[in-house]
Amino acid sequence: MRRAVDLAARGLGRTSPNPVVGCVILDPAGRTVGEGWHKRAGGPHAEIHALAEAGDDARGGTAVVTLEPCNHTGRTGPCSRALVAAGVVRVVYAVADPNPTAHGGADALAEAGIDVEAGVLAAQAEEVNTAWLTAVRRQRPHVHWKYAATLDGRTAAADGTSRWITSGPARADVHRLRAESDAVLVGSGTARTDDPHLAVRDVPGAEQPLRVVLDSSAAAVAPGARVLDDRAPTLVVTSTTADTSVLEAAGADILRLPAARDGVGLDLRALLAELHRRDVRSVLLEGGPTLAAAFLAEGLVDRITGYLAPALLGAGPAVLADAGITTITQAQRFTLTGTELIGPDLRITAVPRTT
Ligand code: AOF
Ligand code: ZN
Repeated sequence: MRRAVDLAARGLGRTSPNPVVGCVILDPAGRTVGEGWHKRAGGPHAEIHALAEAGDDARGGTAVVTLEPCNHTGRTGPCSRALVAAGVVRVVYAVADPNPTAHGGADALAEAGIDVEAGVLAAQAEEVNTAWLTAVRRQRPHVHWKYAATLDGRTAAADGTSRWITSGPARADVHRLRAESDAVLVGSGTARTDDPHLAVRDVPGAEQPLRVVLDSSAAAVAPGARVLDDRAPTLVVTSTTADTSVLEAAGADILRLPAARDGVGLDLRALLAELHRRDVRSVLLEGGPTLAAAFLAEGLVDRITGYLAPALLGAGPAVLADAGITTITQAQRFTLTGTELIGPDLRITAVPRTT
């Protein structure tokens, strides 16, 4: 299963709106005779690639899959049936398929007399597929908040300068995160002060994510902004009343949303619902502090990656703006899932605490 999870990871950033899935076929003696992973939405599922490689050697053997085999005829046929036809006698999978149209493979396999075992290395298989699993379970994209800050949690100096807080390796790592995301999201403050490009650079074979700018007054994105170039598609999200004539003339795709319930900013749940409708399963939230606070206050942050540079500023904007928390018992608590040195910087990953 460890190998199957590694195979699944090869699909990251390329399979959306479908999951990443890996599969290993073992012959009756336990030797690996086939490997496969899902390469792109609409293409063969991981099991089909692995069975094709195994050929007749699958007979009497075991299939190890990171996700419960599907049981539906969608863009391809049911993997449950393909596994039965190949003569596999045992299927081991990690995570149940939450997709109502595809699930049921485990039951179908058991009914065909196959020995089925679930839950093997479930945590690792959840981790590699977390964006898709979250999106299907919650019916909205997975939201991954990324920030870069000094050791004292500041994203810019008092005069607004921020280039570059973290090192080249940390910035390259951000491009990997972008490449694994369906959309990259920034707010109007970041759009105005940083004029970010938000496209993926230097990641071989990467697909460009949709660039999304939240700009309620449609005033932060100038017609010549780098985010409007033709490297990747861009969506400017604004209010129902903003004047977008200049942006439209510059070729921007516009989405209008109602205001948030508290009247400050736009309705983020409506935004995520619309992105989900457009097949966006994962969003990388890249800034700035106000937008991050709005997502956090709504309980809409599913994962955090922070890059901490060994530098101190003592003044300047904090990485997170006021999220409505006034006393320590209201602190939003997270569980650390990783710490790693990336060049001279520290990368910290965390997910919301569940208990
Ligand atoms: C995949 N790849 O390796 C497996 C999947 O869009 P379709 O018709 O190909 O079906 C996609 C569904 O099939 C997907 O949402 C998931 O529930 C199931 N399994 N999908 O794309 C795979 N094993
Ligand atoms: Zn399938």
